[in-house]
Amino acid sequence: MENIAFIALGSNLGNRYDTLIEAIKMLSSDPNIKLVNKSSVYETDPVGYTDQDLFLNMVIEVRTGLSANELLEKCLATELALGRKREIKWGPRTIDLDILTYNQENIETENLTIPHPRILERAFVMIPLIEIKPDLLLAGNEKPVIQHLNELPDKEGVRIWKRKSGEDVFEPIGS
Ligand code: PH2
Ligand code: MG
Ligand code: MG
Repeated sequence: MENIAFIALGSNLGNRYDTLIEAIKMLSSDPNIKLVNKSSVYETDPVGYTDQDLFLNMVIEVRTGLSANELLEKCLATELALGRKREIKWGPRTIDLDILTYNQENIETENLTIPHPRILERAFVMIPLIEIKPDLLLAGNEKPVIQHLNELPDKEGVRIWKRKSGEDVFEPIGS
């Protein structure tokens, strides 16, 4: 379990929160995936294709013995098990699981580009990522993610929905 990956989760169809939690449970039920950290849950305005419902987004950190490609397979299988259908590009989805980073590696295969190519433009990814790992360095980038916060467009489109801790306690997952 020597590899560290950050995964972005998003949902805007059906019971969004239950689906996020179910996805995290399914991923961490794999003996080769251990949940290390999770962000708060954010409600976010849709980006790209805007004529769709608000999303819930969050980011998790996992430790894994899987290769990046095996982790991708696991994410795709989890999306399918939770009823994901691929229709409109960037359109409504019950669950989207995107691998953001895998160690400090640059990976470019037919199915997978890591770091995820749109991380730095997407406040719905960057804000939860910065919440849990402000000093994360993306491969090929000299500044930690926190130092990209000011450049982010649409920050007001990302609002906290369920705090990780505090008054509105996030239930422990897989513990
Ligand atoms: N995912 C997309 C396209 N647009 N917008 C928000 N707010 N959240 C998402 O997760 C999202 C999106 C494609 O994956
Ligand atoms: Mg996505
Ligand atoms: Mg995806």
